[in-house]
Amino acid sequence: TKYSSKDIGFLGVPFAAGQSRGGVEHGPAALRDAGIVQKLGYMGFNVHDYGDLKFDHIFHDPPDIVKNPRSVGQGAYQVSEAVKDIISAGHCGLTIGGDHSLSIGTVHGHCQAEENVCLIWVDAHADINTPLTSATGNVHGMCLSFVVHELQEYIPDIVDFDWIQPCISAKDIAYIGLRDLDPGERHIIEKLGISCYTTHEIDHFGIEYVLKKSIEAVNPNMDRPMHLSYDIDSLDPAISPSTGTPVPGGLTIREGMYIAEELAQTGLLHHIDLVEVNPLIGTKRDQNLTIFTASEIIQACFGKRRRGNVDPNYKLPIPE
Ligand code: B3U
Ligand code: MN
Ligand code: MN
Repeated sequence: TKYSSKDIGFLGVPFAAGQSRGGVEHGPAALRDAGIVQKLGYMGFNVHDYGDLKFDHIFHDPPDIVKNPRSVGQGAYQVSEAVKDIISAGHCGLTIGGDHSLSIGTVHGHCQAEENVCLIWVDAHADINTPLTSATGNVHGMCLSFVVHELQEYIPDIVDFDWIQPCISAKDIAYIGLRDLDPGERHIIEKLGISCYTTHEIDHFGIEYVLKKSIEAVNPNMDRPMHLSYDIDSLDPAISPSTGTPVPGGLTIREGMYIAEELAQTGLLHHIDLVEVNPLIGTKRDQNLTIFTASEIIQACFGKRRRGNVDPNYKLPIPE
C-alpha cells in the first residue's frame, strides 16, 4: 500500500456552473448531513475537513464558446489549489461535488502535487468533448479535454481557463461504464486509443475482467498513484435517480461497489471525486436513495467491504 493513507483530506465543492440544472451545488451538504465524515471516522480514518469551498457569485458571465466560462474557470482554479494542498499534505483526497467540471481542478491539482498520476473515470459519459465538439456548451461534458496533452491544439482560448496546464496523457486514462457518447468523443477515444469499457463491454466480459483490464491499462506495474473520478450517473438511475443527466442501463449497485472495493484493495487510490449528486431532483425517496448509494460507494472506495471488515486484533468476547 503505497499511496493510500489513514488520513483523508475531505473537500466539499458546491459547484454547479458546469451544467444547467440547479441543485447539484447541494451535493456536499447532503452527504455531510448523511454523516459521511463520521462514517469515515468510524472506519478508522483521520478526516481532515477542509470545509466546503466558497465561490464568489459572478454576476456578469455571458457565454463564450462554453457556458459560464468565468464561474467555471475561476471555480476550477480554487479546486485545483485546494487539492494541491491536500495531496501535498500527504492525505488521500476526497472531493464531493458539485458537477463534474470541478474535476478539471481535482485532476490538475493532483498532478501539480505529485508525478505520474493515472486516472480511472467511472461515468455514463466520456466528458471529453472539446468546446468545439460539444452540443451543449456545458463544461461538465468537456472537463477532460482541457487537461489531456494530446487535445491541446483543439482547445480555443477561453476567458479564465488560461491557468490550466494539461497534465494527463491519453494512455493514463481508463473509462468504465460509458453509454452516452457524442460523435466527437467517440472519435477522440479511438484516435487517442483511450482505454474504454462501456456498459456493452461490461455485459460481454463481466465487471471483474473489465476492471482488471482497466487497471492494467493505466497502471501495469501497480506503482502509480491513482485518481478515481466517480460520477454517480455511471450507476443505473434505479439506484441513483437524483442526478442531472441520468442514462438508463447503468451499472448495478453490485458492479459499482465491486469497482470501488477492488480499487480500494490496490492501496493506490490517492484521490477520489464523487460528483453529480443533485439532491433537488426527484422525490424524497429518490433523493435519499441517491445519497445512500453515494455514501456506500465512498465508503467502499476507502475500504469498506461487503465481506465485512474486522481488525486483525479482534478478540472474541468471553462470558464472565
Ligand atoms: N455529452 C453531453 C452530455 C453530458 C456529458 N456529461 C454529462 N452530460 N453529465 C455533453 O453535454 O457534453
Ligand atoms: Mn461526468
Ligand atoms: Mn456523467
